[in-house]
Amino acid sequence: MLIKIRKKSDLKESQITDHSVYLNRRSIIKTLAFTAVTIPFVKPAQAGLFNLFSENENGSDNSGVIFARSKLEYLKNSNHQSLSPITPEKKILQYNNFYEFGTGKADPFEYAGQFKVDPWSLTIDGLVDKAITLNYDDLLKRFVIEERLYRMRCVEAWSMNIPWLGFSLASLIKLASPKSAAKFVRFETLYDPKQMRGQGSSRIGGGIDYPYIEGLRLDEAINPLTLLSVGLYGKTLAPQNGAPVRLVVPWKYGFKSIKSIVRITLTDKAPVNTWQKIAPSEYGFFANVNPDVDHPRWSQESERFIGEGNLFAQTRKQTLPFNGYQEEVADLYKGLDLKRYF
Ligand SMILES: Nc1nc2c(c(=O)[nH]1)N[C@H]1C(S)=C(S)[C@@H](COP(=O)(O)O)O[C@H]1N2
Ligand SMILES: [Mo]
Repeated sequence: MLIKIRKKSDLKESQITDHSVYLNRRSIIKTLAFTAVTIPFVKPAQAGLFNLFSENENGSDNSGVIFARSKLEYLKNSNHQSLSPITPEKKILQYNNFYEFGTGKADPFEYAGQFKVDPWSLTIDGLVDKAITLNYDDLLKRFVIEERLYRMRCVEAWSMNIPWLGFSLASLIKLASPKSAAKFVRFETLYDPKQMRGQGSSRIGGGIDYPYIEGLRLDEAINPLTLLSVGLYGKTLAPQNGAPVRLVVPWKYGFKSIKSIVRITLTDKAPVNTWQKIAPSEYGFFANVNPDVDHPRWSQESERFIGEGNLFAQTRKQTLPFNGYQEEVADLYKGLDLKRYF
């Protein structure tokens, strides 16, 4: 990791570290120094991350530790089968952002294994005629589960192609019968510091004021692309990916795709999402993937695609407007200045 020989065109990893660089200077410097020294040698999770990107795709490292997941019945959706290459399952399971379990990419895999997803309770409330509460079985059985191959683009300029399983958020919102005053949807992650080590420690959890909150405009929320995911690669979600249920909004930066949701509230006001609250000049409400609007600290023109092969061999590719979904979603933003409303 530290011996990469860079091409001039490559972005420096130090330019794109993680979302938490907003943190006060002192703790950033401490974190970086710690990371640089210990990645390959000391912490098992970081060794795991190192192995993950080593030459041997089939290596046995960590595979025994992967959280138990069960097979899901699902429909193949022919509209979404054309994406390739698909990111290997192991990387989707072991390279994550889920700050509730720590800010390191390997932390969620290491620390979320015991996370309890059953029983679970997801409530849809607010400006609706019929508030609904779904339990764990409802999430897996009440809706027709389909497979959606989607691009995933993190604001940190890395990307994956992921075979999600889930159902459209629209079908759930419809069940709740939104009132006409409802204009926005607010999402909330579980708050449980006993299970989520980062929620009890600002050092571990990146200084976020938990619970993690996200929001969409109602028209974005009921767009057919917007998915509530309950699985990937044919199985239920692992905790590190947001089990038992998480949002997937493929034309927006990954931070919009909030994990382990307990509450969905229809409102008349735009919710302030977690990253917008922390650094409003860096993370907006819309967060539509846009190669023409740079992050203040790095370019968004291209991305590091995480596919087969080791960390050093990963390819850069051009970032697409709306992450390649402009045909489906550009109309939602007609007349909106995308530079101003980033
Ligand atoms: N609750 C919660 N949801 C979250 C995050 C988080 O830290 N907490 N990270 C986000 C970010 S920055 C990204 S890129 C995606 C990563 O999803 P994945 O780890 O399943 O690939 O989850 C998003 N959802
Ligand atoms: Mo992200």
